[in-house]
This record gives sequence, C-alpha cells and structure tokens, in this order.
Amino acid sequence: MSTLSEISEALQKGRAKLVKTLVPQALEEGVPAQQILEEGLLAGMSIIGEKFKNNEVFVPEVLVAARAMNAGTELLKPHLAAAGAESKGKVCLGTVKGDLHDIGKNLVRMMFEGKGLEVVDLGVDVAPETFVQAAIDNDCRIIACSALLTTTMPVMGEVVEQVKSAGIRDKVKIMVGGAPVTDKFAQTIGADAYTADAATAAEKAVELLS
Ligand code: B1M
Repeated sequence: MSTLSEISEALQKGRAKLVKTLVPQALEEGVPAQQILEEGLLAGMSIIGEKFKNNEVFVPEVLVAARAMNAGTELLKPHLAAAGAESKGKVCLGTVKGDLHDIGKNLVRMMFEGKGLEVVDLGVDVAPETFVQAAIDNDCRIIACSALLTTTMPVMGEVVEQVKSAGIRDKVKIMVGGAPVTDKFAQTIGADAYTADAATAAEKAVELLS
C-alpha cells in the first residue's frame, strides 16, 4: 500500500499518532504537501464524510477521524504555505446567539476543512452583528449558521437581515443548518442554502464558492 493510502486508512480509523508518523514519511519520500493533503488526508476524510452521511459511521468515529485530520494538517501547514497552496475560500461559522450546542457545528467545521475551506470559527452563542463583522474583517464569502433549538432559529433570519443592512449581501452567501432547520425555513428567511448534514454542507459550500 502506498504511504498516501496508508494515511487515508489511518485517518479513517482515527489513528492520529500513525498519521503523525506517516505524513513526515510521505514528505521524506518527496510527495508534495498538496498531494498528501488531497490524496491522503482529504481522501480519507471524504470517505468518512460519505459514510457518516449514509449512517455507516457515527459521531465518535467522525470526531476521532477529524482529530487525526487536524494532526496531519498541522504538520503540512508550513509546507503548504511554502508551496503557495491556496485555500478554496473562507467561511465564517458559528452557532447562533442563545444556542450553546456545538457538536454539529464542529462537525461542519471539520467537513469544511476536509474540503479545503478556511474556517473562521466564531464558536457558540454568536450574535448576528458578530457574524457580519467577522465576515467583513476576514473577507469571508460564506456565513454558515448552526442552530439546534427552535427558539434560536429566528436568529438566522436576523443574520440575513443584518448582512443586507451592512451592504454585503451580494458578496456573502448564507448557509443554515441544524436539527430543527428545514429547507422551507431557509427559503423563508432568504438564506442561500440549507443542508441537513455536515458532509453535504461542505459539498454545498464548495459549490457556492465555485
Ligand atoms: Co440540548 N436540546 N439543550 N443540549 N441537546 C436538544 C437539541 C433537544 C432536541 C433535546 C430534546 O429535548 N429532545 C432540545 C431542543 C428542543 C427544541 O428546541 N426543539 C434541547 C434542549 C431543550 C436543550 C436545553 C434548553 C435544555 C435545558 O437546559 N432545559 C439546553 C439549551 C442550552 C442552550 O443552547 N442555550 C440544552 C443543552 C444541551 C447540552 C449543553 C447538555 C448539550 C450540548 C453540548 C454541546 O453541544 N457541546 C445538549 C445536547 C448534546 C443535545 C442533544 C442530546 C444532542 C445534540 C447533538 O449534538 N447532536 C439534542 C437532542 C438530539 O438531537 N437528539 C439536544 C449531534 C449533532 C452531530 O447533531 O447538532 O443536529 P446536530 O448536527 C447535525 C445536523 O443538524 C447538521 O450537521 C450535523 C450532522 O452532520 N448541522 C448542520 C448542524 N449544524 C449545521 C449547519 C449547517 C449544515 C448542517 O450549515 C451551516
């Protein structure tokens, strides 16, 4: 098995320590950092994302895979910067104001990063004005909002309104998700996209940025 396949396998099994050994090994073999990222780490994460979507693996497996992914990307970061690898685009992500649930939001972050997107993670309990300011400050092309409570869903509508008031609606796409959120709700508030799960959210984000 090639080192890249071994990296993908190790990541899928959540074996962060092994990933930490294999990534430098691949670099020593002369494999370019971008290729290690795409054909090793992202390939593994993409398989996990697909399995997660199909209920073949569950949250714990995704979390350990993500930890392994982070371990690998940390080692690649300096090499990627040196090679001039470009991020596919920046996303401001957070759980909306009044809502402290962050497990789903963290999964969305991991899937976004797995697709090569740069994520500005604003955390939980994020006010609409914070999303807007962060998008302006960081030049984010997507604002991604998560909500787990029916009582906090309306905050997503406020985000859309404040993005409009700030005059950046034509520059920023707004994505929404979380267990109580629906496509119909997303349309009602004027968001650009609703997705039911983290893997699809990442696919949609890439589509919105292309
Ligand atoms: Co909370 N809680 N909780 N809770 N909690 C729910 C959501 C609830 C459904 C439980 C229930 O009553 N059956 C209920 C909400 C009811 C409602 O509004 N309809 C509820 C409640 C009521 C509350 C409190 C009010 C309880 C209380 O204090 N009385 C309180 C509120 C606190 C607050 O936020 N202000 C509260 C607190 C908590 C804990 C802190 C204990 C804990 C959160 C810990 C944490 O997140 N760090 C917690 C938990 C764990 C849950 C349940 C059990 C699990 C949520 C979860 O993480 N699921 C939940 C019941 C349930 O869902 N079965 C419940 C796993 C996660 C992977 O799924 O976040 O849906 P999820 O993410 C999915 C998709 O939704 C999607 O991707 C993920 C998978 O791929 N997704 C997106 C998420 N964000 C996305 C964004 C996107 C796209 C997709 O685009 C941007």
